[in-house]
Amino acid sequence: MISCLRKCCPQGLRSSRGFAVAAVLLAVALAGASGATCVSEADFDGNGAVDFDDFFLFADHFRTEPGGPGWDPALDLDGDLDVDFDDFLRFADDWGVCEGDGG
Ligand SMILES: [Ca+2]
Ligand SMILES: [Ca+2]
Repeated sequence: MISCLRKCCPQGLRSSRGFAVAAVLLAVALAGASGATCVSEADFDGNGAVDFDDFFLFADHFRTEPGGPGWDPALDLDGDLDVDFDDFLRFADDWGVCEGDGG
């Protein structure tokens, strides 16, 4: 990337200040790109990662059904109107595929 910046950037961006501006723009572009490609139904809290926070939410709602206490259709990953081991397997498939601010 640095070699590209040296070869491709306009003269104004070759200064240290210009390089800093380019680096910030690149970071924003990469953050936007990773957010756009990192979408998982298992990211229950929407922090951009499928992580322990999502696991704890899932565990809190495990073995729930519509009309019962704790039912949340967002955690029914296979859409068969319960939160069970089949949903856990789908959750596990997405574990760690996204990296966000949740670590
Ligand atoms: Ca999450
Ligand atoms: Ca289910």
